Amino acid sequence: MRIDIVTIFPEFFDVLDLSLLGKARQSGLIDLGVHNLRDSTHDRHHTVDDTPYGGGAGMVMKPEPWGNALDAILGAQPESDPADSATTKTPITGNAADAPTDTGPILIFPSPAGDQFTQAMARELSLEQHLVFGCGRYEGIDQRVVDHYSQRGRVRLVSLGDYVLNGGEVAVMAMIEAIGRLIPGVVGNPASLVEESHEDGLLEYPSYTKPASWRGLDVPPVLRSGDHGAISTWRRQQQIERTERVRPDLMPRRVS
Ligand code: 6GU
Repeated sequence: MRIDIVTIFPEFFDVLDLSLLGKARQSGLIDLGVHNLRDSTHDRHHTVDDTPYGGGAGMVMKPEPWGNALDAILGAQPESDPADSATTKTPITGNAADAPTDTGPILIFPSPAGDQFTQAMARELSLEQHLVFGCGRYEGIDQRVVDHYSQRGRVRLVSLGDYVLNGGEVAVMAMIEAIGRLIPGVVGNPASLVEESHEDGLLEYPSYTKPASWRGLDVPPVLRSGDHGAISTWRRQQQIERTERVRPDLMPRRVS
């Protein structure tokens, strides 16, 4: 998978050299390009923001640097004909098992005004060949940037959750970690991917390792029983109890 990131803080993404994703980059499973938005400005001060039309607090990111940066990554493209189904953008929703029917990159703007990022969305995006992230700062990016690229390809606004970050960088880092680990080969043991929170709609069961007793707390005896049927049943029960207690909102959505 190719991933491009446009940001005014490219150093934020230095940590993608580390750990599993760093290995995935070294082995060529993930090809990452981090681009400084200021390199796409033409004025002496590398200006990326200006005051908002209509007034109000804060600054808005100017459209021209974004246009320059994104054209260089995506290629300047003609407006797509909405009547032509081959070029009509289809919002990605629903069936995560299906390969995307559309071609071309997906442009993602992290935004608290976007669709909620979920494990299902991470799965869908992990099937893509090319993701491009545009990290906004200040009070956001001039709306025409989103409008322009929406007329030419697939664009999504994606939110991490209902709280405010100073910019999209940390959100994009979280998304890349969630998406990247679902790319085949990135996580060494694929079995470890399926028994996790949210993959089956439930939170994960609690885990234990040696010693069997620690500070007066014992490992649940069933886990030491060697009875794999009983262990499975116990773990499922724990998942259901935990989800009902902590995240009752997830309960109706779970499968099986
Ligand atoms: Cl994706 N961006 C920003 N700036 N704030 C957020 C967010 C994203 N998701 C939650 N808060």
